[in-house]
Amino acid sequence: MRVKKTCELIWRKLRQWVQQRHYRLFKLGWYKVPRQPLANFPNGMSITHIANTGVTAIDNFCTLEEAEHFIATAGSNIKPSAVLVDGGKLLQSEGRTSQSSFMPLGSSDATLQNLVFRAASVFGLPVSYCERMSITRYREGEYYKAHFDYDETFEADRMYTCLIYLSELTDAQGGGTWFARLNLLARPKLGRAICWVNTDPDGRRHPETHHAALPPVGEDVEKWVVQLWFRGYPKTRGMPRPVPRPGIQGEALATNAVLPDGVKHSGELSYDNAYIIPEPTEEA
Ligand SMILES: O=C(O)CCC(=O)C(=O)O
Repeated sequence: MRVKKTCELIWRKLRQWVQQRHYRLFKLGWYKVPRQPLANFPNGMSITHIANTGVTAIDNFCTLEEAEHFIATAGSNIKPSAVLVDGGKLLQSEGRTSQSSFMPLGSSDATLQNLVFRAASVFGLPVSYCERMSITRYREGEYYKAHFDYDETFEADRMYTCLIYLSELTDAQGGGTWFARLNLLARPKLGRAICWVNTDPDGRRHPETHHAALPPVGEDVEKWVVQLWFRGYPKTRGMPRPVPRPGIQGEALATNAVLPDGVKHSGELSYDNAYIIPEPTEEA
């Protein structure tokens, strides 16, 4: 019995070691495709393509334990979130009032590596295309106004976005990710990933990827989210720094210009007109 347990332990450690090595090799761009990409997904994962929108929701993309790990890791290093402005600098903006923490690019955190692997598999990209992971916290009233993740005046930018919610908020607690031009709302649901490509087939910025993080409602309500952005080239292979782009400050949510009639973004949130990404079906 003891021998069996020891063997299992050695096997587990060996697998962990290989996985971590594997990840580093990926980071160096030596390997292109993971040999067993699905091995990194938790049980019960379920994919919903939201028809015609280009947005995909993946439930159970991360586990509760992983979510807790990311929140704890980010917690000690959290700072006011920034936006990219002209000159390539990251600056604070009234358009983004949350707090964020960046994880180091070559992090040896196995939980982090696993999540990056998963997201890379979704897009069919090597993990070396991933930027450093960002983890963001929104407290009551904090938001990120409508913005794009990709801008074609920028040589190579965030072509692919994968958001992973680490907390569960009810409809009344708001905090959704709002694609105004698609009339689509993703409610923060623990473990759910929302993935989309920021370019159209011609490689231009896709106008429908305009999105905002709506403010949570309620004194003790917190929304936590992981952002994983992938570029169109390896991030670690000594690429020239991309040409800086003008700042993406986002449009004022207060104008209501991008929100359909009847949808409010502050006070009592009401999404009567929005398509809310549904729960997966039983057989999914
Ligand atoms: O937190 C969200 O729901 C969206 C975050 C976002 O749009 C971003 O960080 O670019």
